[in-house]
Amino acid sequence: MKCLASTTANGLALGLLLLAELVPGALAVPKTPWARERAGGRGRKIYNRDLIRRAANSTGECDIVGAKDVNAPKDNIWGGLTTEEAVSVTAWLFSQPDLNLTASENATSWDNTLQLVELNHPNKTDALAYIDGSAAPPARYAHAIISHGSSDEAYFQDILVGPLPVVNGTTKWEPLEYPYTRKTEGKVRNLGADDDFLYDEWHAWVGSLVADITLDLWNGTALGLANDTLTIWGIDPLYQDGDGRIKRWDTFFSIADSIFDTGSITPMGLFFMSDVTGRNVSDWTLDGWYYNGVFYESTDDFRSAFWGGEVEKLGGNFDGPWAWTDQRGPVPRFDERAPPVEVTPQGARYAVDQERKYVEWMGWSFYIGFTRDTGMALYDIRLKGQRILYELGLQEALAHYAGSDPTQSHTAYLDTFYGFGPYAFELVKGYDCPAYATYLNTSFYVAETTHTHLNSICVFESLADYPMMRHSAADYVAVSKNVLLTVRSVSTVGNYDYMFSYTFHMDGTLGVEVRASGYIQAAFYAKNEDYGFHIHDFLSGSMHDHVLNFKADFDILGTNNTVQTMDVVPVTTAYPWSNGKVFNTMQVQRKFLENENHGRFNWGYNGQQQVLVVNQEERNRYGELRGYRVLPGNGGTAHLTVLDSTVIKNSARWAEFDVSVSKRKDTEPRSAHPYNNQDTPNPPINFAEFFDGESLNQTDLVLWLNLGMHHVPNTADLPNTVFTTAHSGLYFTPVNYFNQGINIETVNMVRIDYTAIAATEVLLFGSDNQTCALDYEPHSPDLWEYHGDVIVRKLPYEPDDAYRGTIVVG
Ligand SMILES: *[C@@H]1O[C@H](CO)[C@@H](O)[C@H](O)[C@H]1NC(C)=O
Ligand SMILES: *[C@@H]1O[C@H](CO)[C@@H](O)[C@H](O)[C@H]1NC(C)=O
Ligand SMILES: *[C@@H]1O[C@H](CO)[C@@H](O)[C@H](O)[C@H]1NC(C)=O
Ligand SMILES: *[C@@H]1O[C@H](CO)[C@@H](O)[C@H](O)[C@H]1NC(C)=O
Ligand SMILES: *[C@@H]1O[C@H](CO)[C@@H](O)[C@H](O)[C@H]1NC(C)=O
Ligand SMILES: *[C@@H]1O[C@H](CO)[C@@H](O)[C@H](O)[C@H]1NC(C)=O
Ligand SMILES: *[C@@H]1O[C@H](CO)[C@@H](O)[C@H](O)[C@H]1NC(C)=O
Ligand SMILES: *[C@@H]1O[C@H](CO)[C@@H](O)[C@H](O)[C@H]1NC(C)=O
Ligand SMILES: *[C@@H]1O[C@H](CO)[C@@H](O)[C@H](O)[C@H]1NC(C)=O
Ligand SMILES: *[C@@H]1O[C@H](CO)[C@@H](O)[C@H](O)[C@H]1NC(C)=O
Ligand SMILES: *[C@@H]1O[C@H](CO)[C@@H](O)[C@H](O)[C@H]1NC(C)=O
Ligand SMILES: *[C@@H]1O[C@H](CO)[C@@H](O)[C@H](O)[C@H]1NC(C)=O
Ligand SMILES: [Cu+2]
Repeated sequence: MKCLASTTANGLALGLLLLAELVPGALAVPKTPWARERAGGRGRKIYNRDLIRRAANSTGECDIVGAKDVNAPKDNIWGGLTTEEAVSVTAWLFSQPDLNLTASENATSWDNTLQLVELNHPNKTDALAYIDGSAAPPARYAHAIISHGSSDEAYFQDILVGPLPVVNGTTKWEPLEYPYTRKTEGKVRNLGADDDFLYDEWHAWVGSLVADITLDLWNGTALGLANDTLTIWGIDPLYQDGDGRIKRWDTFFSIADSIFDTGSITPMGLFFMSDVTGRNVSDWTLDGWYYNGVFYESTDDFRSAFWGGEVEKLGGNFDGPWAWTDQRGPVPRFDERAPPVEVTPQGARYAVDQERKYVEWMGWSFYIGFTRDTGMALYDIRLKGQRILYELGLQEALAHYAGSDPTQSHTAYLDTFYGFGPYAFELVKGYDCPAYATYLNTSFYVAETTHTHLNSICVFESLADYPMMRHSAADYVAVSKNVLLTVRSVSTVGNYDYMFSYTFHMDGTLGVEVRASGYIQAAFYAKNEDYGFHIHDFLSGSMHDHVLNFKADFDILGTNNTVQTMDVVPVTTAYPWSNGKVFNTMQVQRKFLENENHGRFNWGYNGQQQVLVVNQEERNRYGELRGYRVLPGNGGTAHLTVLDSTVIKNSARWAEFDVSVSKRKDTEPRSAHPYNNQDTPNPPINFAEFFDGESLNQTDLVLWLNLGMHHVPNTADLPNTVFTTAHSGLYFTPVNYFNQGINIETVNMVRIDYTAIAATEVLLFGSDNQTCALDYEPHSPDLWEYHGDVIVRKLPYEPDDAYRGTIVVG
C-alpha cells in the first residue's frame, strides 16, 4: 500500500494555534496577581527570526530514511562472540579429550554435551581502561557450560575458555568459579538429566495406570501417543527437601485441538507425586495422588476410592473459543477504520551503529549487549558524554505461585533457566514497535548451532501522549513536545510474554519498564477460594507474584558513588518568628547509606523516601550533590510476598526487597545463576551472601532493583493478560545533576503570545514546521516478511553450507 498524505511536522503547534485563538477570551481577565502585574507589558515579542531554520526540500516529499549511521567510539565489548570465535571455541572444546564431549545430535542422557558457548563479559576495571582510556580492548574469553551426563551424579559445569582467538597450545579451559558465591569449581547438579525418560516413559506409564479413570472422568488418556488428548507436566523447581530426596508433583492438562497455545489454562485437577531421586530410574517411585481435596497414598487407594464411588467427580477444562485470542464479539463502532499511526516525517533523529549495536540520541548514547540467560542489556549509558550507568539489565525473573493444590504450591519459575535470549522472538512491525523503528537481530547458542532471531530488538522515537512541559499565562502559552527513545525486546518464556522497554527522555530521565501478556498459568478450581478468583468452568486464576531483578551499576561522574536517602518527615518545630508557638509541619532528613548491612530496603511508606545515587565529590553550582534519583515508575514495583519461601529457599534472595545496594565487585557480576533452581538450598549464586557489611561510602555501587506485580488473575486475564495493567516500571531521573532542567534544550517547543483578540506571535525556536507529502509506505509493514529462526551450524562448521541439516522455521 502506498498512500500519500499531507502532514506538517509541527501538527501539534498548528493545533495549538487554533486553540490559542479560542482560549485568549477565557484568559482576558488575568488569572493570577503576578500575571496582572505583567499585563501592562503585554505586547508583541521580538525574537530572532534566524532561529527558524527550514529544511528546504525541493521535491516536496518528506525525507523518511532509517536511523542515521554512526561509528561507535569503541568496540562493543558486551556484544557477544563473533561466529568465527564461537565456531573455533566449539571445535576446540570438542577436541579436548578430558571433556569427552558428544555432539548434541548424537548424545544420550549418559553423554557429556556442550550446553552453551558465549562471551564471558570482561571485568569492569578492564572494560573502563578501554572505554574511558587508551588501553587495548580487554582480552576476550568464552563462557561455556558442559552438561556432564556420563556419570551417576549428573552435573553442569561453567568453564572459561581463552584467551581468544583460539590458538592450539595457548588456549586453555578452566572451571569458572569467581562469579559465583558457591565455590564448587562452577559445578551444580543437574536434576533434569533424565528428563527424556521422565516425559517419554514415566509420565506415559503413570498415565496408563489411571487410563480407565481419565477415560471415565474426561474421555481422554495420556499414554505418550500421538492421539493422546491429555498431557502431563509439573512443578519447577523440583522439590528439594533437606533429606536429599528430589520430588515432583505433576498434573494432567487437556491438549488443545486448535492452533492456540491454551495448554496452561486447561488443567484437569488430578495430581500425582513422584520421587525422582538419582539416576537409576528403576528406583523412582510413585508416591501418591491428589484429587478434589483428598490425598491418596497409593494408586490402589485412589483406584478403589474412585471405583468405589467415594470420589466426587469434577469436570475438566478444555480448549475452545473462550481460550482463543482471535477477534470475537461485536466490533466496536468505527473500529474497522485504521487507528492513528505515528510517522517520522523527516526520518529518524537517532543514529545506530548496527554492527556494534550502539545508539546515539539527543545527547544519550549506549551499547546493547545480549546473552542467553537474560536477553538484552545496556552498557556504558551516557548523557552529554558523561556515563550515568555502566550496566543496566535484567538478572532474573521469578513467578512464584501459591495454591491449595500441590503443583501451584510448588511452582516458582526462575526464568533464566529457560533463558530470555532464546525466547526473544522476532517483533511484529507496526504492532510490537512502530513500523518505522530500527530493528536489530539477536543470536544465541544452542546445540552447536547459532540461532538468530531477526528483528528482535527495536529502537524507535515516539511522542509521549502528554507534553514534557507547559505553562499558560495571561499573555502566552508555552508547551514542549515530549519525544522519547525506546529500546525494546519481548521474550516469550513459555506461556508468558515479557515486554522489556528502556525509555530515554529529553529531561535526562531513563525509564525501565516490563509489561506482561500471554496466557496465565491457571489452577484447577477446587477448594482454592483463598488463592484467586473462579474464572472459567473449572478454572481458578492462580495467584502469583512476578518479581524481576535488574542490575543498575550507576557511575555518577565517576565510579565512587554513595546512596543518599532523603525522607520527608512530619515534625513539630518552633521558628524565630513564631514567638514560641510550635508548628506541625514537615522537613527533609538526609542520610548516607553507610554499609551493606543497611543495603537492603523497601520503598518508603507513602512514597516519603527518596533514594538518590550521588557523588559526594561532585556538587552543582549551588553546592548540592549531583545525582540521580531511583523511583518506582508507571505500574509501581513489587517484591516477593512469600517470606522465606519453602520452594525457592536460597535461590532468589534478591526478590525479598525492593532495593538492594552492594559494593560492585568483579566476583559479583550477577544476582542469579540460571541453574539456581537445580539446588535451591545451596545455589551457585546466593544473593544474600553479597551483603557482608562492606562500606558503601564513595565506592563503586550496584543497585539491584525489583520490578514486579502481585498477580491475581481474574476473568479479564482471559484469554490473555493485557499489557495495560500487567505493568511495572522504574525511573532514574536527575536530581541536582544539572544546574537546571535540560528539557529546556529541545527546540520542539512553542510559545504562542496572544492578546485578548488573537495570537500575536508563534515562536518555534528553529523546530521544523515543514509541510511535505508523506509517503506512508515505510509505515505500512509487509507482515509476510516475518521470518522466525535462522540457525547456523558450528559442528561440523561448513561456512559454504551453514544451514545444512537444520530446520529454518519460517
Ligand atoms: C527530500 O525528500 C526526498 C524524498 O524522501 C529525499 O530523498 C531527499 O533526500 C530530501 N531532501 C532533503 C534536502 O532533505
Ligand atoms: C553423529 O553420529 C553419526 C554416526 O556415527 C556421525 O556420522 C556424525 O558425524 C555425528 N554427528 C556429529 C555432529 O558428530
Ligand atoms: C566418555 O563419555 C562416555 C559416554 O559418552 C562414557 O561412556 C565414557 O566412560 C567417558 N569416558 C571417560 C574417560 O570418562
Ligand atoms: C587445533 O588442533 C586440532 C586437533 O589437533 C585441529 O583439528 C585444529 O584444526 C587446530 N586448530 C587450530 C586453530 O590450529
Ligand atoms: C471420546 O473420545 C473419542 C476419541 O477421542 C471420540 O471418538 C468419542 O466421540 C468421545 N466420546 C464422547 C462421549 O465424547
Ligand atoms: C490411539 O493410537 C493408538 C496407537 O496408534 C491406537 O491403538 C488407539 O486405538 C488410538 N486411540 C484412539 C482413541 O484412537
Ligand atoms: C537400578 O535399580 C534397580 C532397582 O533398585 C537395581 O536392581 C539395579 O541394579 C540398579 N541398577 C544400577 C545400574 O545400579
Ligand atoms: C539481520 O540479519 C539479516 C539476515 O542475515 C540481515 O540481512 C540484516 O542485515 C541483519 N540486520 C542487522 C541490523 O544487522
Ligand atoms: C574511590 O575512592 C577510593 C577511596 O575511597 C580511592 O582510593 C579511589 O581512588 C577512588 N576511585 C576513583 C576512580 O576515584
Ligand atoms: C576478573 O575478575 C576475577 C575476580 O577478581 C578474576 O578472578 C579474573 O581473573 C578476572 N578476569 C580477567 C580476565 O582478568
Ligand atoms: C565518606 O566518604 C567521604 C568522601 O570520601 C568522606 O568525606 C566521609 O568522611 C566518608 N564517610 C564515612 C562515614 O566514612
Ligand atoms: C512555518 O514557518 C514559516 C516561516 O517562519 C511561517 O511563515 C509559517 O507560517 C509556519 N507554518 C506553520 C504551520 O506554523
Ligand atoms: Cu502473572
